[in-house]
Amino acid sequence: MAETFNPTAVGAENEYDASEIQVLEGLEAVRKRPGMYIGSTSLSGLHHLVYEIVDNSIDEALAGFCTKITVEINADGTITVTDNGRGIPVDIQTQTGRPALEVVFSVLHAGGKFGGGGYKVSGGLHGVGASVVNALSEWLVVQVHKDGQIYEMRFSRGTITQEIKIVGATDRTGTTVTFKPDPKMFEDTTYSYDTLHTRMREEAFLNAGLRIHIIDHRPGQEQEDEMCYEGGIREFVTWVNKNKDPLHESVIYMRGMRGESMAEIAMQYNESYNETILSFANNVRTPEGGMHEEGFKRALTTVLNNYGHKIGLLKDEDKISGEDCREGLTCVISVKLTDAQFEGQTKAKLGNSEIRTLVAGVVSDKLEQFLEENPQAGRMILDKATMACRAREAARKARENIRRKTALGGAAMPDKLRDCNEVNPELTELYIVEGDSAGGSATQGRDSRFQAILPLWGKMLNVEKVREERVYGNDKLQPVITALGAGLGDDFDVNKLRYHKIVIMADADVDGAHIRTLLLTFFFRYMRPLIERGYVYSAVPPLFKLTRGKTTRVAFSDDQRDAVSAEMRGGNANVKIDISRYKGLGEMDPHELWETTMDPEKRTLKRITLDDAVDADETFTVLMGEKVEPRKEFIEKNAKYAVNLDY
Ligand code: TSJ
Repeated sequence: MAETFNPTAVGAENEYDASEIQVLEGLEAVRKRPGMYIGSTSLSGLHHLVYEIVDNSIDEALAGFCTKITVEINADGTITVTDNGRGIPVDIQTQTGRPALEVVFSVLHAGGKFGGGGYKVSGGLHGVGASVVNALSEWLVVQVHKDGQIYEMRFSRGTITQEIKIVGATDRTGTTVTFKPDPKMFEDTTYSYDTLHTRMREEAFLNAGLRIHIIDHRPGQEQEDEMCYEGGIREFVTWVNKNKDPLHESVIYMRGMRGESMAEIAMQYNESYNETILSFANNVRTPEGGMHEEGFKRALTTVLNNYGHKIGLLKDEDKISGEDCREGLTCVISVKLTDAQFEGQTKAKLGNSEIRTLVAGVVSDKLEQFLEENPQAGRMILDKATMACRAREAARKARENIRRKTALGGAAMPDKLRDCNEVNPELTELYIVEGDSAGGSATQGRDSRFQAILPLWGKMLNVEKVREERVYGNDKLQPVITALGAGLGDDFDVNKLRYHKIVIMADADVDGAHIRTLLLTFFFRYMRPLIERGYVYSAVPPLFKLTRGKTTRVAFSDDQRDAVSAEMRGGNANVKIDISRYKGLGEMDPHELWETTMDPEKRTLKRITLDDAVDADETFTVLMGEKVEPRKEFIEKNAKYAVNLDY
C-alpha cells in the first residue's frame, strides 16, 4: 500500500508560511506577464513550455545520469516528458524547509540550483525552469521514480492541489512530467508534432548518444520517431547536407577546451553556393551568431589563405575573403560554457568574448592539421574558394554596371512598375503579380495611394541553380530588385527598402505555387532580412464565385463554398446558386480583385515566416536544387503543400 509522505514533519512551519507567500507572488507574476518568461503566448511560447521541461532532462543527461528522454503528445493534446535520470530530489531542503521537488515547481529560477557539475542549459534564451511551465498550466502532474518509490505531486495554475505523496513502488529511476497548457494563457494550445520534432532532433544532434523518442498519440495523426546520433554534430552536418553533393567525403570535426568552456565544430563543403552556419551556446540556437561564429570565421579565413599560399594556389598578394571561404559550407558550431551572455534584441547572439579566442584557437590547430593530412580535400576546398573569389569579382562588376546605369537615369524604376503616391515605406505595399492580365486588373483595382503593382511574366530564374553574378542583371529579377530599392546579397540594406509589405499574388494552382516558391527562394537566399522581419506575404485569392440573382459572394475553400452556398439558399432548397471556380487571377475584373484580395479591410494575407532556417534551407534545396529523387520524395510526402506551398 502506498503511504503518505508528510513533508511538514521536518522543517520549520513559520518559515514555510512566509516563503509560500513569496512563491505565489512569483508565479502570479508569470501569469500576469507570461511573455516576459516564455517570449510570447503564441505558438512559439506554447512550444517553449516543452523545451523548458526537456531542458531539465538534458541537464541530467549532461551530468551523465540520463540516457533517454521521451516526449509525448497525448491523445487529449497534453504533453508528457519522461526521462531515466536520477529523479528530482524529494528530500527536504534546509533553506526552505520544503521538499526539493516542490521548490522546483514553485520557485522562479529554481531549476538547476542544486546539484553541482555539468553545464546548465538554463540561462539560455528564456531558461527559467519548471515553475514557469507550472504557472502556465491548467494542471501539472510530476512523478519521480527514486529509491524504490514513486512520488507524486499535482498542481493547478501553479498552486499545489496534491502535496507530495508516495503512490507506488518502482524498480527504476527517473522523472515524468505531464501538463496541460492553460487555455486562458495561450491563444492556441494545439501542439505541432513537426515543430517539437525539429527541436528534439536538434537536441539529439547536439547531445551525442542521447536517445530522444517523440510520439504523437492524437487520434488520426499518430506518428513517432526515435533519434539517437552517436556522431553528434558530425551527423548533424551530414544530415543538413543530405540532399546536396559533398565536395569532400568526410565531415571535418574539431573540438577543444579551455578552463570551463568547451567548443565543438563540424563542417563539410558541398557543391552549392550557400553558406549554412548553425551555431549554438549551451544547446540554445544563436541565430544572430556572436563570438563563437566570429572566432570560427576569422580562423577559417586565415587557415585557408595560409594553406592556399603554402600549396602555391595563391600568389604573393592574393587574398580570399571570408565570405569566399564559406561558399558551399555547412557548419555546426556548438559551445558549452558557464555564464553564457545572450545579447542583441532577441537575445540570439553570444556575447562572451573569451569564446572567440577558444573557437579560433581550435579551428587554427585542427583545420590546418586536417588540410595537411587530407591534401585532396584541401585542394577541392581551396579551388572552390578561389572560384568563389573570381565569381564575386565578376558579380561586383555586374553590380557596378547596374549602379552606374541607375545613377545616370536618376531613379530609374522598372517600366512595368505601377508605383504608388505614398513614399513612406511603412505605409506602402508592393504587389508582385503573376501575368500581364492580372497585373492590369490589379493596377486598375488597387488603391494607388499606397499600393504599387509589379507584374512579372515568363520564366523566372531559379536562383538555387546559379551563382550570384547571374542573379544581378537577370531580366526577371532585376525589376524586383530595383523596385524594392534595397540592393541584394551582402549589399542588402533593409533601411533603403521602398515597401514594408511585399505581397506575392499568384494563382492558386501549381504554376502559381511554382512562381511563389521561386520568388521566396530568391528572397530567402538574397534578401533574407525581408523574411526575417515578416515583410513578405502571400495574397489569398478566392477559389469560388457564388451567384444568386444579383448577389455575388466568394469562397476560399471547399468547406466555405458549401457553407456560403447553404447560407445564400437560406433554407430554401429550390433556389439556384450558380457556383463557378476561378481559373486564375487574370479572369477577375479589377473590382472583384480589389474586393476579395487587395482591400486591406477584407483581404487575407498569409505572412511568410521563417520558423526554422534549417527546415527552410532544406525545403528550398530540395524543391529548387539539382537532385530529382529527394524532390519527388518531398512532394509525395508533402502532397498537400504541392498546390498551396506554405512555409
Ligand atoms: F524540472 C522539471 F520538473 F521540469 C523536470 C526535471 C522535468 C523532467 C521531465 C525531468 C527533470 C529532471 C531533473 N530529470 N532529472 C533531474 N535531476 C535532478 O533534478 C537531480 C537529481 C539528483 C541530483 C543529486 O544531486 O543527487 C541532482 C539533481 C539536479
